[in-house]
Amino acid sequence: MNRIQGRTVLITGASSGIGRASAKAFASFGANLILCARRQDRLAAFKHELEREHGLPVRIKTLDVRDRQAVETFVAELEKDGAIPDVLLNNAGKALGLHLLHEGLVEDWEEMIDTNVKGLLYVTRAVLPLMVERNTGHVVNIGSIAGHQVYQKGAVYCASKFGVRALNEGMALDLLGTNVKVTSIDPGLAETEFSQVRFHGDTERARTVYQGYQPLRPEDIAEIITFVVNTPDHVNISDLVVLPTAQRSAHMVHKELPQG
Ligand code: NDP
Ligand code: 8X3
Repeated sequence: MNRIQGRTVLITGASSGIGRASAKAFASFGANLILCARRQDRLAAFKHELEREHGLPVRIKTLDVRDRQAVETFVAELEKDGAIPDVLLNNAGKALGLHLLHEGLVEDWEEMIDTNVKGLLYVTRAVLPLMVERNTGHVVNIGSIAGHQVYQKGAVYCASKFGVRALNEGMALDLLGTNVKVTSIDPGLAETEFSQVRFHGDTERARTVYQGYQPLRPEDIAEIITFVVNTPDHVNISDLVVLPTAQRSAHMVHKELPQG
């Protein structure tokens, strides 16, 4: 059954990886899409691709989720245009660096926390009242296995994703008595631009993260997101940890690397 067709889905971080794959998956269900990210050129090309393939209207917005004023203005525009999201996919996020805490770069910490925690809050604070007012909607937050277990050299990224997990839980509690659903999808290792961003464009180092096993593909997560959103109104999946079969915890990945 398709409960997604005709619904309006707002995705942050739709220019790459999980956000982009989710946009494609929602388009295949016939959703109306609102796609945000900072890279305008990517969004514009993606809009053309989706409209050509699916014949559905796609709205794009160059948006930095860290810019609270821009987020508020954008959501006010959506409300004025009657384009109120039925689904909000809070996906924009990143890790920067892999350092012992006492050697970490404060600029990286600030960008992670500003994006993963504060950016998610700004978007949610702007969109959620519209859902509450209509007594319908679904917020899907992209957390991480890093929001369940801390790994060495990743303390600040992990802290930001523990934060997302707390916000997911808090949101759900605060929406008690409404029909607004809240879900966290918490992936393990997924091959996207995530590690390229983490290692500041070092593609060779990024590639090694995914060698010797089959990581998650962004399409795997997208399929799960649409499954979760497609559940009946009375069903709410609150938190899903999704790992590659070769990964059993934040610390344990079975890799088969060539010898020598
Ligand atoms: P990608 O780097 O491929 O995609 C990240 C997306 O976020 C891009 O579209 C990027 O677009 C956007 N983005 C980054 N900063 C901002 C910002 N300030 N404002 C708006 N958009 C922004 O990585 P993933 O697809 O892997 O990451 C998506 C989410 O999944 C993140 O929250 C990440 O933490 C989480 N995750 C990823 C895992 C993985 O192993 N890949 C595992 C667990 C969770 P642009 O640069 O154009 O703004
Ligand atoms: C991304 C997965 O293991 O690199 O959240 O932190 S991990």
